[in-house]
Amino acid sequence: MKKYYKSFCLPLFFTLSLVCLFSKVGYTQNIALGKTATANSTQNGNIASNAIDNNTSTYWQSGASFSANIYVDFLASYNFSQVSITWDGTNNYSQKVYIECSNNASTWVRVDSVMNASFDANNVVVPSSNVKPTSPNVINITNPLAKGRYLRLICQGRASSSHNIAEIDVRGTLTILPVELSRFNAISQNGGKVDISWATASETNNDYFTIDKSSDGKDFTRLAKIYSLGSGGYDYFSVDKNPFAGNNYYRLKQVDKDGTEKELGIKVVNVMLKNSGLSIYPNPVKGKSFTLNLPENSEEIINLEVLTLAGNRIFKQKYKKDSNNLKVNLDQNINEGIYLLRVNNQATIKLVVDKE
Ligand SMILES: [Ca+2]
Repeated sequence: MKKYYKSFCLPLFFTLSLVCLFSKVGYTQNIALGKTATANSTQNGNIASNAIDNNTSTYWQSGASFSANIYVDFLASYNFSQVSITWDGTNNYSQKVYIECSNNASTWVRVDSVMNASFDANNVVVPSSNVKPTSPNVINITNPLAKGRYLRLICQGRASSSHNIAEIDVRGTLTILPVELSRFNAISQNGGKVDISWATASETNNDYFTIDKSSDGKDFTRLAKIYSLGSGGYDYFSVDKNPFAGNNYYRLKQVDKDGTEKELGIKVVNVMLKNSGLSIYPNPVKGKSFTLNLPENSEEIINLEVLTLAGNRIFKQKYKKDSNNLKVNLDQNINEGIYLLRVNNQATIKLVVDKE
């Protein structure tokens, strides 16, 4: 009895372990199961979801049309590697099938196709005679553009009858990037401010974006935090009202809902500020006092402001100019760090406050 137990249970245990192991690997599963299917037409109550219900006796039946389409919403962005189509009926298969991908179910990219009685790059054939393929048409997709939240089949070649698909089996893996950017720009506008804009093609589990700025590309300070607008296809905008004279580095990051962050890119903008005759001595400032060298033609009344890199004012003082060298004493409660010194609401220069 004991011997029987061992010889029966051990192989069973290993088989079950193997099943569990493979079920965890994305590409061994049909990722269409449990998702939503939408078709541009149906007939006789044979709805689109019948094509992804893991049951070959139910099927999606399109209206009689040369061209019909069905798409699956995978709810997240995937890299697609294979599509298998099981047809229903003896002759209700399509003679041409195009495979397309999309991030928004509006703009589609064609990534593969199978043609009537011809072999595609994967040696898959759709028969031309009235014989249903005896096994699923397996289409291996190698096109790197085969990714997105949606996958669509455009079925053609049945002018006076329906397209009947019993099952669509899709293999693929989640795209690693939680955010796909379609654009990221930082542009200096007249007068010194820098417009920062980006757009997403898709977002998965994204919580918010951050923009950090730096004058050297090494030490960054937070400029803005902007929450995700949804699952993708959005335009985002931020502005740096107080860029440094010279190079400004803007780093865009994305933070997942679970706190994982990913850098999406850095843009460098060179800004030519007005009234560039300003300078500070010493810079970095040791302690809280420094001398501001003013240009010859500066105004008689000097309004001085110290701003954080995010643009919040932490110090304001008005001075009457008696020479081109203005002695400035900052508040004692200003911490060490990098700030912006704005003069008469126009020119801005970098102010580094260091230990005494
Ligand atoms: Ca089915």
